Amino acid sequence: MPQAIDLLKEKMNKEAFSRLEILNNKKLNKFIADFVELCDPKDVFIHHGTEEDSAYIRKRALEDKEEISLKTNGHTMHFDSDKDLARDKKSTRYLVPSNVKFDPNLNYIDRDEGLKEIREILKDIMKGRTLYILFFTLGPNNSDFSIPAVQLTDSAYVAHSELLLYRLGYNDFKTLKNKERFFRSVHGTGETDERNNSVNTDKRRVYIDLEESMTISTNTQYGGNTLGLKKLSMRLAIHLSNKEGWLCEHMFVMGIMGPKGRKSYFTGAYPSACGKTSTSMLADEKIVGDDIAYLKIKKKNIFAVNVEQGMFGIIDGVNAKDDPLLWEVLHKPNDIIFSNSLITEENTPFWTESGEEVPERGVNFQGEWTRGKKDAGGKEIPTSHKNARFALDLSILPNVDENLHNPEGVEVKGIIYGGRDSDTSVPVEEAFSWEHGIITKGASLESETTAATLGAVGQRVFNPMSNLDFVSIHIAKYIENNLNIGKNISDPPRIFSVNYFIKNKDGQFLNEKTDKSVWIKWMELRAHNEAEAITTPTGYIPKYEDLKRLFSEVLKKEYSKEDYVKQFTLRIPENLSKIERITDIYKNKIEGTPEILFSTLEDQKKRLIEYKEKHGEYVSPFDLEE
Ligand code: SPV
Ligand code: MN
Repeated sequence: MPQAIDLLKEKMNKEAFSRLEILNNKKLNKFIADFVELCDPKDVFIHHGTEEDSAYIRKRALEDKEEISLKTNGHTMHFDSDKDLARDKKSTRYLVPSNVKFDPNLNYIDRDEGLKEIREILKDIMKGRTLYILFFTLGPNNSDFSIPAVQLTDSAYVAHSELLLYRLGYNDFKTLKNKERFFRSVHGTGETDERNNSVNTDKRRVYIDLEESMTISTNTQYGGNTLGLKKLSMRLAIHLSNKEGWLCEHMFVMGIMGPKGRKSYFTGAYPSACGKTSTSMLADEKIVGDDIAYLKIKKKNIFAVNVEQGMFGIIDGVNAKDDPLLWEVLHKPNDIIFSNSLITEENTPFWTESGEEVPERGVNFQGEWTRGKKDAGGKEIPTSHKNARFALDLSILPNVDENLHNPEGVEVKGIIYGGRDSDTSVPVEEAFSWEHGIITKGASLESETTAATLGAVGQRVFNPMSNLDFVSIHIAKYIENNLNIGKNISDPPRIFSVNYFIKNKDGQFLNEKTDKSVWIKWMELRAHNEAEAITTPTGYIPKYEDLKRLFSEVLKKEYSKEDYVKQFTLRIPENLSKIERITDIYKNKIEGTPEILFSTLEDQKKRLIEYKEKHGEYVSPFDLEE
């Protein structure tokens, strides 16, 4: 085999070659040469960090018809095929060497076999196409949190999306020299139809090679499957963080504004499509990030950075009343990629539950669309898909935080775990301690499935730290790492749970979407010991008077005792069943679960039973007050 550098010289024009040569990194050259040889692109474009290069990628995304230009300057629409509208968990596998004992709960295959298989699929896959090579950094530039990452893709849409979502890192690669600590991602589009969608769904693969810190994805277009730097590298980061002693979490990072201009940074882990983005985008607060955070101990506390610099958010339901800031930026000339919503006859994007009048017709993720059109199964096709999204750079948001790019990160005062839970947990609750929080709120998290992944929706699943889809080490070890990070800190971040989805027996939501802006303020006060609370068997809940005041201040709303009682009633049977389910899972499925998890759940169970005997099965918060 020729030397990597000779092969690259042969395959690239002078300009592209010199952009690579200057980086002077043997491992990088070898990686690129390997995939250039295997995928055989017609030409290679190297983004070397300039706006001119980004403009070229945007132009190619339109020319190649991966994106369609919309009326407002900078807006484009991208469509995925109707079989490729969400993360494909089944096709996403870790490649694990045969001598490594991997967690049987995770989806993995033998590394050699997997590599052989995917290399066969990738063979000549870029024939006649351009390979785009882009350099980024996961986390702020020049930060000890961060990881350089390189993406190879023959999709200008994937490249354009990453340019919005990640910080440019060509210069970071220059300073790497021959160091090998960087992530690598390859995406090969594969055969497409006239709508530019992958046709070989049976050959769809998303493989994560933990050994080589490399991800390979093919025959798919949906961002969650193709953007190597997003959930694919997140899986690599969890593996690396386990070795290096930090955490990679499925978390937003936001600054919550407290009294007298105080700002307290919180992180929040919610499963996909459960209110993570909308919480981080609350109009009175500051956003650092909405999806992925790296957490590290510094100066005796936990600090966090946003791994990304952009947002790949769900657009369904975004409306002027509940999401005023997003609404505004989504309607202004900005570099924004809409995906899988509808293009109206006015050439504007339209999505479900936007509060606007539904158009007569348009073009959407399934093709031509008219009002009332039904799919093959007789079901009405919505204007936009439930997992339709938008991609934008956070810098265009009016509420972006000044510390977004701070290489030191921000000090975390609180951590929130949120799930989609219709019948068990109260809207907001604080844990008794770090361990109690990690175990009963994080590690015990359950949530109903959503359209963010392929498969049935509305099923209650176990999802520790909202991160199960991305955990790439033994689950027990992952829980232990979470327990450990806060263990030796004298005043660790407070841990909370939220549940925006609690319903009454008739299936109606007990809260309005905007109520979360009150819970957030209460948690900020609690983190500074400035609000009282009622002690319950499961944690500390807000007092009625405090919420009444906050509802009036924040939302200018009257908050009734009746609402409070409905929302904060302790549901003992449901809480007991949950403990049983979670204990069962850890006992029977998760080898090596730390003993403290069982004892903490057992203690909580005892407290609940005691309360049941004293107060009955459903206890009003007023009866819990001493
Ligand atoms: C999620 O599904 O959690 C997302 C979008 O944030 S994706 O890129 O699909 O992961
Ligand atoms: Mn996510």
